[in-house]
Amino acid sequence: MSEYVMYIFPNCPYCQRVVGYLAMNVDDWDRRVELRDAYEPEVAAELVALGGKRQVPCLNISGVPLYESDDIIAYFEEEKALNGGSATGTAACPVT
Ligand SMILES: N[C@@H](CCC(=O)N[C@@H](CS)C(=O)NCC(=O)O)C(=O)O
Repeated sequence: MSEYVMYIFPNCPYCQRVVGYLAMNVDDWDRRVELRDAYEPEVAAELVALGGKRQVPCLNISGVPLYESDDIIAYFEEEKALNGGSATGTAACPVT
């Protein structure tokens, strides 16, 4: 099971920016962060149940929603700093 779920729309530029950041900066990001497409009705319902609105990107951190692409990137930047800053930057971005 992944550490995080992140709700996205595949064609959302803010989501693409976050996924691009993860691919370049977070080791094993695709194993750590499960992407869920909020265009799917059951996923949208899950997102609304989590935070009360259908805004993406939204990162689920242990049941607490984190919105805003800048804030999600800042969250992972802080985590990277705390872990010594390693990243391979070799993963491919799956959002096209
Ligand atoms: N300031 C936000 C903007 C996010 C945003 O505008 N997301 C749009 C999709 S691109 C959204 O969730 N719209 C709600 C909807 O379409 O229901 C960010 O940087 O994350």
